[in-house]
Amino acid sequence: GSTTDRITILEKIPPVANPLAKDPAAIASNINYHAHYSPHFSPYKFEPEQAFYATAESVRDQLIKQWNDTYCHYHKVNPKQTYYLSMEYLQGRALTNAVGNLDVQDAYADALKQLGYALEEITEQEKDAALGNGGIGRLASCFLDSMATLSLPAWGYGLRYRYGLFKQLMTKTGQEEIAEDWLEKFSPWEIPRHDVVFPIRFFGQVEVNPNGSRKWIGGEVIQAVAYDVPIPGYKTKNTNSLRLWEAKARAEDFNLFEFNDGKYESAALLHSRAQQAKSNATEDGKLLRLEQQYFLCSASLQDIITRFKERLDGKDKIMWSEFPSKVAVQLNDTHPTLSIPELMRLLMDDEGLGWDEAWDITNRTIAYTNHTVLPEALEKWSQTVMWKLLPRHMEIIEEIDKRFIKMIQSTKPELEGKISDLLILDNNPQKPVVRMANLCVVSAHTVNGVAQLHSDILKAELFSDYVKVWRTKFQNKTNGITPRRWLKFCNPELSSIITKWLKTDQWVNNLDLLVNLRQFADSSVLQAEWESAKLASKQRLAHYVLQVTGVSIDPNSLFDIQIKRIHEYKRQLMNILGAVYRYKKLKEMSPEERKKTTPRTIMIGGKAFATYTNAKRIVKLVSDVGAVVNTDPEVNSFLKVIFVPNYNVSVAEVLIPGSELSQHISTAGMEASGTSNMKFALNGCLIIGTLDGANVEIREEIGQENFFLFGATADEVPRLRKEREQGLFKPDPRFEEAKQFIKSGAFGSYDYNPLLDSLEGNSGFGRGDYFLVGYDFPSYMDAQARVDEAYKDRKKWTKMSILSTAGSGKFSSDRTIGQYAKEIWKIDECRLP
Ligand code: GPQ
Repeated sequence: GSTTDRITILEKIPPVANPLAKDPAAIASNINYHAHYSPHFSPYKFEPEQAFYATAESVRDQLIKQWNDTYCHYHKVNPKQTYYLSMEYLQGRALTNAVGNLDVQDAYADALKQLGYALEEITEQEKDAALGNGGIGRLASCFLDSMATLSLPAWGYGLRYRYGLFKQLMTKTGQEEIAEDWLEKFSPWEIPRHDVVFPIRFFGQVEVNPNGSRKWIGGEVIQAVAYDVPIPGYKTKNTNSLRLWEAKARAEDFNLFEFNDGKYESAALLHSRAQQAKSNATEDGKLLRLEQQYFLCSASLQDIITRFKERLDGKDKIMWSEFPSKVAVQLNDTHPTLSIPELMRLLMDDEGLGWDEAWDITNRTIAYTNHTVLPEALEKWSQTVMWKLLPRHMEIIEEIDKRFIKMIQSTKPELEGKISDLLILDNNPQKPVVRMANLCVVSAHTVNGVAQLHSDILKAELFSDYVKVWRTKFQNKTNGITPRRWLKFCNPELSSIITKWLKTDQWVNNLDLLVNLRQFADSSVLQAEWESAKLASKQRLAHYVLQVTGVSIDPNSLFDIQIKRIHEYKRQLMNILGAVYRYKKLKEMSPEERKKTTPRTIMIGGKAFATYTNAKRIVKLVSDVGAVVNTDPEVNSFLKVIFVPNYNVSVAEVLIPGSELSQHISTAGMEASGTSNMKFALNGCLIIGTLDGANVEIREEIGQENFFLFGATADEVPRLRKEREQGLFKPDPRFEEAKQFIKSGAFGSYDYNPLLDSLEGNSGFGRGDYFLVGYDFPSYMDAQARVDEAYKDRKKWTKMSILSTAGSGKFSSDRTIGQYAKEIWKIDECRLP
């Protein structure tokens, strides 16, 4: 309807500020109330955008009640509580998730209908909250959902970046980065807490008191202000918090002269994800990121200590030794490592504890998760920068290191020769650095990897010598994904079929129940329903692709998808080389031969880090290949190649349900886990992949006959790299042909030589095919040929698809979080009555 129609509708519905409306008419009144009295926009407009904000505020009213009740309940029961510290969260949209978890989806859909809208139209209005880059941030968001769903007293802490992850714009030259102003209009999901404020100090110096105690003084002080995002659980009233810290200057610290000199930092501190800034490579960019990390750690720990003191149960003496039985802190990778010296500092310098007691508490409180073995991703901070920014913390880190060597020398003399690798401080005179992973391993009570293979590699390689010191410190916690967002809400068609055949919807929070689908995998009735659900999702996806690229794709072709950050180790380049080879062969075929092939639509999506040249070249190559293939009338009914722009959480929610094959093809040993592999398998998509990360466990769970495996194994990789370097590698003719075809200019005049040279052995360019694309290419192409054959037998394919879903139960983040709670955090559920 038009604006006037909608205003007429609004006039007939009384605006009512009833935050606990349950029936559609009452909800419509409540939405109308927000349309009238929310200060954010004129009530004389009720366009989809205003309808979204009014609806979101109405839902938020419902959340706030539960969120307050949850806080009071935890406060009263005073259980041990977990604090998950992460520099990244990829929350995506919140509206569908909130109404789904509150179980008011139908009521809201009805209410909006009364107001002249479809719920789906309204949910589409929301911008993604993208406070992160990729897998690690989305994992943190899935974990929050599971912590609430399991009714665990567990909070997230993060940063309220002013701008989210950049928007990817595709132009003639490839990817362009546009600032994402996610707070432009305001976020209806955050509750500003001007009553929760902590001072954060930077720079300054250490003062020694007459009694020998030390104090950090001077420098600059910025205020951390809390913004709380309520996190509802599914089928529980528990509504936890994601507390995001905002940076603000206090009026008395606000020096106008310095502001004009550009010295004033707080406004810029949280300007954006530091990683995406072009300045990341510069000293200033690096310093900013370190400041952000410290800001998160210090604000969160001050908050945690304040809460510990508030919950003393009337005891007048603080029993610090009880701190670790009330508080568990989980570090999401090394990004919040500064929590370790910060907790030591707060306990010693502010609370007056001695070293031994503070160290014991810190160690029993903090646990560390490692998410990568890539050497370039292991954080190392310049000691010079750290001494300037955080002088007291550097003293503490030196002392931790000294005591650690002493301990090794007295208890593990056989490790004497390894000490220089085990130390936290790398005192290389050229560039002395602090090795953050080492600081975490030495200080935390538990260290875990994120998939079995990854955890095994950590123990056998990266941390092997530490294993000799602390045998029981190392664990595995295989990643997981939330089945609410990644099946129930994003794929309602498939979800209702599952519920129908399992005769229960309990699978939504007990995903192991999916295994009961196995007995029906051969049923032609289930298969027909399964195929029609898949087709509906494929049509929705085709519609989306047409909208964002202008290219129409055939829902009857095989939908083949690879979506993730663009990185050489993830080998999108192998995927596109395969597509190029397929295109060339199709061109060479007769029309009759072509008709015998399996039509495919290859979709690739992902953002390249702004300064990662080869990643950007890969993006450009994919879109150039697409431009030629998709407009070639001879072949474009058998092959399309799509670069899906601006990949993010809500794009994934459209792509994954519509997928039939997905590619998880990293060089073995390099992808710590991967989590989209789990989302695809859960949605009945078959995987072509290497034995890497969580692929190994997915293949075990769904059955090797339902997984298209290829490629070298992790233990073969070092030898293969050596052979490649020594010129012992004989390339497959298909690999040479594909590269040659690109070099011939078939896809335009852009200079792909620097990219293609990175695939050569010792050509003097690139890195000698470090990622072994050349070695794995033939077995990859063979696996792709098996895919084409398998797709021709639809019954068999659909059975494999059902078995993928049936075998995905293990990959619920409820399982992962249950294991963290029991085996690392030692916390129990604290369910609201
Ligand atoms: N991962 Cl260290 C990130 O997304 N960012 C990072 O900074 C680091 C790791 C990913 C990792 O590459 C994936 O294999 C994992 O599945 C994911 O973390 C979650 O564990």
